[in-house]
Amino acid sequence: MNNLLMEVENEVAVVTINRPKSLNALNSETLAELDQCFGEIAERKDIRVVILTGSGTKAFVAGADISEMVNATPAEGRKMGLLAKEAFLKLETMPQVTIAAVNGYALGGGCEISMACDIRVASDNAKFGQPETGLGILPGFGGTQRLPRLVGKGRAKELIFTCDQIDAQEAYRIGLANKVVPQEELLDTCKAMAKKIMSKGSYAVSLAKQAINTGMDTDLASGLTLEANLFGLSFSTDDKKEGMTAFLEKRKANLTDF
Ligand code: CO8
Repeated sequence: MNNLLMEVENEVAVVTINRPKSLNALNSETLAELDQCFGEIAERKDIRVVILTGSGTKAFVAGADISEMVNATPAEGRKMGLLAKEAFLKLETMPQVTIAAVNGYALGGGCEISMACDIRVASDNAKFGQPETGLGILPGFGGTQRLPRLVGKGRAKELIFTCDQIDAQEAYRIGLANKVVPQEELLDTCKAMAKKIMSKGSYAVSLAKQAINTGMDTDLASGLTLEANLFGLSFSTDDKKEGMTAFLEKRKANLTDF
């Protein structure tokens, strides 16, 4: 891969978008690589948490690559949007837990890819925003859909219509960032969170992720039915037996299903 780095250690993959000269802007080649990378990770049983970050200390991802978009035709723009749609859906629906380590600017497509992750941890220098309408386009990598789901319709509209950049604390206040930490502690914080999540039943966590993601996109009754079905499925696992037996035997559970 020309634009991505990946390291796997202790069942945690750190995927780094690595185009520091353009503040990790997403061009078509990077989107295609992300699509491939996320598809491959989803099939791997030796990775249980993915941390997504950007190279350097200034930017997570400063958006889609404006130098590529400037002369793009409507058909090319649509193709890029659909490529991102596929890649980001793979990220959003993979069975692994995904954490965006937002280490600086997360603008446009950068904010959008972070929102396709399960959790966003921001460094104290992070800035979030959707500057697209200032460029004469609209968010095209999911911003009009995922931002209102995360922060509510009114706040999402304000951010998208004004192009305001918000800092990490404001992102935390409105629920866009789960946590804010000093930049030098960002990766360690994400790894500690990964470790805590991996100490729970990973298969159960992946079922809960599926229930939340699918349930948020459907009506309450259908979401509750899905939850009941997945709840039933979780009763078929070794982890359910081990988790409950360990509780009753007053010992630490050894949960291994994934
Ligand atoms: N695309 C391409 N290059 C970029 C981008 C970008 N999004 N962002 C920064 N760069 C480049 C700069 O051009 C510059 O390159 P060079 O050194 O060759 O001049 C280098 O990165 C460093 O950037 P700056 O000198 O501008 O650094 P500053 O510290 O002065 O500013 C900012 C940092 C504030 C992040 C500034 O670079 C900026 O505003 N960047 C653009 C942010 C932006 O508008 N992002 C949204 C892009 S649109 C988008 O994401 C749409 C998503 C949906 C697309 C759908 C397609 C179908």
